[in-house]
Amino acid sequence: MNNNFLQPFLHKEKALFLAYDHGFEHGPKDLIGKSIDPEYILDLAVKGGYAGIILQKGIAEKYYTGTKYQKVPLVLKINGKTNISQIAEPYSPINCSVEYAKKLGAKAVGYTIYLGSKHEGKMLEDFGKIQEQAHKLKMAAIAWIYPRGSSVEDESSPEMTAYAARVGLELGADMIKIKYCGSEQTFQKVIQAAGKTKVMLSGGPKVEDGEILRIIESVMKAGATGIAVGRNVFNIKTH
Ligand code: FBP
Repeated sequence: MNNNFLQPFLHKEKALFLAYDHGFEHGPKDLIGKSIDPEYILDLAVKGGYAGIILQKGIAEKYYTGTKYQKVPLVLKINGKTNISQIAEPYSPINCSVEYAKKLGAKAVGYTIYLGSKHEGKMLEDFGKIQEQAHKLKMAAIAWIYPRGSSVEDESSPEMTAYAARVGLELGADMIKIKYCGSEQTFQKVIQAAGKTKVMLSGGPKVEDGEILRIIESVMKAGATGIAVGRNVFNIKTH
């Protein structure tokens, strides 16, 4: 079975997404300057020719659905958590159904799994159901897979990252969003582990422009489908 639900997002088999769910995950402190304004970000996505924009439900309802911004395909993030409690064993609850995501105009749903957390079982179970619902509605299912929790010694080790990628494949994710694990060679192994599941780079905190460009070059050379970066795009350095 090869239903290509990712088609709206792919250009010559590559993809460029703008992630914008940081207000929820980290708070407005992560949205520097103009990036606090969702319309500024949506304009950026249109002007930048982005293949996808990642939003939570509330921003999609108020700023995206039924607007000119709908020309950029939507990935609706259907779970989320704040970072206020800093719990050792993270869990990110669902706040939107796949059906409602479809009504808002999404072409894909996104769901975060914290691999290695004590609540991993619930998140794997949730994603299994979400993937089936999404495919029934002809939408792609994208998993953010972040190794995290007290059993995880090194969240970004090549081994953990490749393990996360493999879980994405075996769970039926059409695409995974995953963090960098240090080099082109190690990222190649991640891509190999993901098999036919497409791999997107998740950016991380703002670094020097040269550094993020080096990382992007390295993952693209390793065979990634693209990047789904937020802070390193819209948090322009002002000093
Ligand atoms: P960035 O490129 O800004 O890191 O965005 C990617 C992302 O996955 C966002 O979608 C999400 O809000 C954030 O990172 C989560 O970061 P973390 O859980 O590592 O704090």
